[in-house]
Amino acid sequence: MAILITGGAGFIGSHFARRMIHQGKRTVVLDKLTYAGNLENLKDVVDNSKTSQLFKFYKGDICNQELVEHIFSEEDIDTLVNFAAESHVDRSISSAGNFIDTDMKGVFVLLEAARRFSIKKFIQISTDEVYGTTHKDAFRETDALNPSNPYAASKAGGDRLAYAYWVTYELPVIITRASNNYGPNQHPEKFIPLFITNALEDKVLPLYGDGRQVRDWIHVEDHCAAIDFIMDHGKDGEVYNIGGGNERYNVDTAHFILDELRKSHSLLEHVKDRAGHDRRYALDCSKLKSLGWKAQIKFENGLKDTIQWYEDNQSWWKRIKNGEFVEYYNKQYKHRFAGTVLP
Ligand code: NAD
Ligand code: TDX
Repeated sequence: MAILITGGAGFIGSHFARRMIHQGKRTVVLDKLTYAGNLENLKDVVDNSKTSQLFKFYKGDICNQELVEHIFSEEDIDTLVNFAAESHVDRSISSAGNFIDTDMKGVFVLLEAARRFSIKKFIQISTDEVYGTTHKDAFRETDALNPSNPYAASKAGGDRLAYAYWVTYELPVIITRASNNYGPNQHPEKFIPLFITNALEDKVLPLYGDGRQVRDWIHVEDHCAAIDFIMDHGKDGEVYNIGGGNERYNVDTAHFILDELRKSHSLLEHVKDRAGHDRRYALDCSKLKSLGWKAQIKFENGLKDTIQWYEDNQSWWKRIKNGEFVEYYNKQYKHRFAGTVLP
């Protein structure tokens, strides 16, 4: 039997695929290799003759029903973990079409195939963003969903569709909602890698609005360990929050990065805010903790290691930043720098 990891060439999916392979599991990755997908993330696995035997890669779209069914029939899949998604909020604000396709229609195609081939476990990787901004208490799994940007709304659609397949067809679905991930191999469009790499290049760090938004950071390895744990201990039809317990103001995280790299704080610039910017994300993870899981990596330690990784792997991110990213960055940030600069 094999595990199918969709989106396994992306940031979190590649860490999870490596983890499965190192446990000796036959691992099949289906990934469209969008701008965010990168097989270099799995180079160590592919280049090693021992691990490469356990690994098979299909380049393709989760919306392609024929391909998805072909993989199910050829590869003897018993478990599917769906990481495939358009994942960047700012891109969804500029253009939401791909998000609806992949994060909603793609989930539908996977669920239908999983039902047809009667698989044993379907893990839908959702996100804390489906709850919307946290006003007071950290969100529990039973709280209402209130997504406030097109990315979050499309993820909420995939999340609830997966749940509906459990209720309606008893497809063994589990849904996970994690907080903000950080760690090696994260695409430099995201906050932490963007700020580390801009600082390394002595470029401005564009902090949205007043920078007093709060994110709860979880190291990608802690997140993958939690998903692995849930595959063994989670109950079908349930939702599990996965938080790092590291709520930080963005401005503090930015200062920490500059201090670690011994760069001037004058690189930090307050720029025009993100439309509909969620002020705070916070998760109550007592449900998962009661089963015996907790995050292991302290944010400041994990962030120091992550900064080191970006210092040591400049060719990895420079290749990305010199490609499609140039046009994206100019388009995305030009109007921000023209906006109000806060004190
Ligand atoms: P990512 O953008 O780094 O990776 C997404 C991967 O999916 C890429 O390899 C991309 O090529 C692939 N993909 C996109 N569209 C596809 C399609 N139609 N068919 C097949 N493959 C496709 O994203 P990530 O940060 O690794 O996030 C992975 C998952 O975790 C996503 O579902 C995201 O919503 C969720 N999540 C992310 C975070 C975070 O902080 N990064 C937090 C919570 C949940
Ligand atoms: O240039 C920036 N400046 C800035 O101040 C960028 C890119 C971000 N930010 C802020 C916005 C957020 O408050 O930093 C915070 C983090 O931003 P992102 O890295 O874009 O993450 P976020 O919008 O919080 O969403 C992330 O967490 C939930 C992931 O991208 C999602 O895929 C996940 O579901």
